[in-house]
Amino acid sequence: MKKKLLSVILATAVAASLLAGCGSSAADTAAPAADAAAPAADAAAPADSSGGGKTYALVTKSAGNPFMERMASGFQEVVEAQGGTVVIQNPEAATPDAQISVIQSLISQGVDSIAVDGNDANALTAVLTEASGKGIKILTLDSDVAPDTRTVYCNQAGVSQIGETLMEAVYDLTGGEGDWAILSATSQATNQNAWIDAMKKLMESDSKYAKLNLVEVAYGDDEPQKSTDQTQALLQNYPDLKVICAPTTVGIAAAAKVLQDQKSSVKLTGLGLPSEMAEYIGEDDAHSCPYMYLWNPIDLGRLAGYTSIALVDGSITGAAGDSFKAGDLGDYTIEEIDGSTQIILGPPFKFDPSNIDEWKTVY
Ligand code: RAM
Repeated sequence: MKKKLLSVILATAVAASLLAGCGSSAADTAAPAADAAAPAADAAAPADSSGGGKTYALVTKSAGNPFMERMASGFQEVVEAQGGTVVIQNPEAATPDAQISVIQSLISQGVDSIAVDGNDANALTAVLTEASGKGIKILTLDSDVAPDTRTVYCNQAGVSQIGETLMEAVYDLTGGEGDWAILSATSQATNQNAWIDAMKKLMESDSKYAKLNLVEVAYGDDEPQKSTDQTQALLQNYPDLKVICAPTTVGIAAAAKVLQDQKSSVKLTGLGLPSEMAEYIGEDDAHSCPYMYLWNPIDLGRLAGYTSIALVDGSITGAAGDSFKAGDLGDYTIEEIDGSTQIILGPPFKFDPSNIDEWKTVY
């Protein structure tokens, strides 16, 4: 089975499960497939020269984050397969200041495009406006910046869809009532803040969640040690805590280890990399995370690679209605969502004991 077909099957299965309300039956999980462990490189479009002679930059949130490394590998694979030169910059910390200095150096190098995984919604405005003024195409992926400072946002999944999926998981794992907490990334992260806002809005607007008590949003800054410390503080400060939801792959991995090592009864869900979370996924008391979600970070990087090339060669401008072919990922049309231009990769996948072993070697 080809990777693209597998993706379509997974997307369809998970979309159906989301519509069905995110139950935990086997039918709503990503279907295991014999070739699930095949490297993503087999999905690359045949080499051509559409990206030739140009330089495409990617600025991640920070160094040392395995999610960012997988995203960067997808970006690199696509751009190099099409003859482009890739520059990947991993700032030392997940801060806007660290991104500003690497973007300034990319402007000096005269790159043709910069794909940014924003560490802040507004703090990059001046440097990105300067880059655009020099003719550099700016796009975002994973975490957005102010919409008028970039052409288009490659979003992993719809914000409200992620919010609903995580809220439903919290509801399920708490039994519908009691204390729960969020362990997030940085307090300025545009993507996590959007998902958390979506969850809070659901709790306010749907009486189904009236008995749930969000005690704290803690920030581990996408650093393993700080995320570990924040998890321990949550356990100490809230003795009645039932569930932690960590919408960050770094946070969920740190929290999973703390909870499992301490044999805590607090359950965990959120967004995690199967490769980092496999040992913590299980429904019994010996495991801290019954199930979690994510999308394919390699494909998100690939989508940003194709989008960068289309912006630089002029086949799209980033306007709503523009469409282009993103290799084996398929055809994409830029949409206006929540007042800004976006491309959505697809729905989140659910990972649980039935499929985690199939996926832990993929990403
Ligand atoms: C972390 C980062 C990233 C986010 C994932 C889910 O790796 O914060 O931005 O998309 O988690």
